[in-house]
Amino acid sequence: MDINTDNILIGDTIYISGHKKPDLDAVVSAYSYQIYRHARGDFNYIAIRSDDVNAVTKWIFNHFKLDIPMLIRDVSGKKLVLVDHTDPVQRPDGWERAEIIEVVDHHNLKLETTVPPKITIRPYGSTSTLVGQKLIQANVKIQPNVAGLMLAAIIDDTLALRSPITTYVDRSIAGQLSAIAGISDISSFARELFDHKDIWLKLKANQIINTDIKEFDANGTSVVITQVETMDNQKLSKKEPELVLELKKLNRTQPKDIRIVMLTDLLRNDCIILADGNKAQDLEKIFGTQLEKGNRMYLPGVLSRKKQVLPPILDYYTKI
Ligand SMILES: [Mn+2]
Repeated sequence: MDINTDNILIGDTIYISGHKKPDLDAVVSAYSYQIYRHARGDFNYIAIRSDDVNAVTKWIFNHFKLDIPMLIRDVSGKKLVLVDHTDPVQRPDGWERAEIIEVVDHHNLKLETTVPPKITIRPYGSTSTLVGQKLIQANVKIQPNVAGLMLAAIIDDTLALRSPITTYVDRSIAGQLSAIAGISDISSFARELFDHKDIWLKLKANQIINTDIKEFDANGTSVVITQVETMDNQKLSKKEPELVLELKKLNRTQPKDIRIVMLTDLLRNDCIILADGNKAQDLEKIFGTQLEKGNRMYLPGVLSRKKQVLPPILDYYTKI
């Protein structure tokens, strides 16, 4: 009998993928989880991305001379590790016909029908923090450029460690990664990173809305939230009418109960919310503030989609 020893050693290829419309953390946590797996001898794990990457992801991989994980748009028939998400609406295309064997994430678990054998979820500010912790605890040698890449993902997800989602572990892992990367000034590195994100004025409304968009199901109410992080959201005010028109247009072709664009100001610590949808008026009750002109709301102190905008919406529709 012929035995293929390669297969015994390597096993089936297992693809590690972040969510669709990937942000930096989704790509970097897949990339770094591959490093963790390979360090443990599991060479059959391969990081992928299921969608196009954003501008800051391109910039940072190029900055550290690293290769962006390969693009696989449809994961049908594959064995899969989900990183940085579990929610079915955010999974790569074809996940229904894939076998999800593991999840590594920092969001609320949303599995519904499938329960993978291995689940690692920690309430940290980023999945890259979780993977960084695994690498450091396992004494894996992290290359300086990889440490810089992971630090960038933590900074991006935690808005330079200032978002309310930031934990002690995020600060600790970010500190250790910055030492490995030789980045002594985290705030100036964060500033450089955010400068590369602040490209909104150059984009069309449709591109802005689609850059960091996530869909949620709030007890039967469909909610789509775009996060736009900027150093100056007042400067984006001239884009507001165009963005509202685009939300209305999207609701005509793909109706959702609430569509939101969050214009988050990283320096002022506030948020302008633009909203449309047949249940958009509910936002007044949810946030206790008027919607000016029916579609604009100002929320001081609000930075986080995950911790400050989504939970009150989910709460509201769970209670009624
Ligand atoms: Mn994340």
